[in-house]
Amino acid sequence: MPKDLNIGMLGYGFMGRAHSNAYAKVNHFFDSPYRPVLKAACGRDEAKVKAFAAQWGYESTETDWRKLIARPDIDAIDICTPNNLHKEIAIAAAEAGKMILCEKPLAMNAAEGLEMVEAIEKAGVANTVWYNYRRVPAVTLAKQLIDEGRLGRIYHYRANFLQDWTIAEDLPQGGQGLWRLDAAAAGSGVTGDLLAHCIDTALWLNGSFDTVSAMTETFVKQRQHNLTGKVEPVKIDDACTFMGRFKNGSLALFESTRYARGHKALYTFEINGEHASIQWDLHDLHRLNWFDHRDESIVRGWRSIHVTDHDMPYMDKWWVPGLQIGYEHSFVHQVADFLDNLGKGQSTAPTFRDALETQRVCDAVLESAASGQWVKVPG
Ligand code: SOE
Repeated sequence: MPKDLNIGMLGYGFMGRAHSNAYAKVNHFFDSPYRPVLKAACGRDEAKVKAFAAQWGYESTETDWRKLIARPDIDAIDICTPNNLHKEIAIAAAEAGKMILCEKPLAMNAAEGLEMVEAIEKAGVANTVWYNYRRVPAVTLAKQLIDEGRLGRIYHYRANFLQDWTIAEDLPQGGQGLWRLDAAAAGSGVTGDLLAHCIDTALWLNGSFDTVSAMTETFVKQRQHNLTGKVEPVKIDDACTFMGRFKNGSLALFESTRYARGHKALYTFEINGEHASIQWDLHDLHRLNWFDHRDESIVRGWRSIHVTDHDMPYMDKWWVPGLQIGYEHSFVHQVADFLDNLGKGQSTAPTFRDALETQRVCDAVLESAASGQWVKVPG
């Protein structure tokens, strides 16, 4: 019988729902040593948090995160708040001996991230950061193919994360749903929100970055602020493009924007190696495109691998081959791995320390955009 793991969920927006769904489903599909129990949901708006708790089956609610952390019946804190609250909550939770599952990005910047890593490592609590795309089976398969050496030497890593939801000039900044446009709550714009995903995947698939050179742009310079009611300067980056070098000698070309009309969440990457290339696209997330130069020339070409067979990552836990799964399953996989690793006394990658490396790359990118200079990524 799996042991109970009591979850205290902080936040009830998009990610609160994505994570709650994962906790609810995981034991139906995975033989895990633990069973997440939806013990308490916490948020400042009592009516909203109660409605969320009722809909998702949380046993109780809190409106003060400090009370949630102090509760002896909570084992793990899931942080789904805006980014400016991650540090204080994570450090307090670690000091209270709670395990932590933190939404990405880890922090507002690398300095905050380092404080969090130090606190969590001192407390020795299990932790993970929700960079969920690593656990889309097609992406996990890409990792397997690279680790098996099938691509040979890597020459190029190209990634994009394109959206179009902030183009309207009358869209306000700040408050629920729009805090991502407010630098005081988000830290940065697309760099921390979207490029961070691309960077996390790249670190995992292709190793550390050496140097970066970036440019950012804020297309709409001022917006009404929902919290103050005033028109205020926009301090986030609406778009960010950077090039760089990885430590393995390959070249990086990354772009993200919320101003690519027609694209809602187009996360794509392409890796070109000595023998083979890989492409992946979030809009078609169950497929991995593969080109192998070593194939016989008359049948050589791009293959679209439908990642549903039972010998592909995670897929033996779902339906029969041919039937695909989606976005929400990447979160179920992360919980399943978290519970499995907990059984072995380990944290789950990306850990806080892994996510700090992503944060350092984001900081270097923003520093380069501000200075117009190449920047060496520390670490
Ligand atoms: C932004 O629109 C967003 O929701 C990000 O915050 C998520 O991390 C990304 O996965 C999808 O887009």
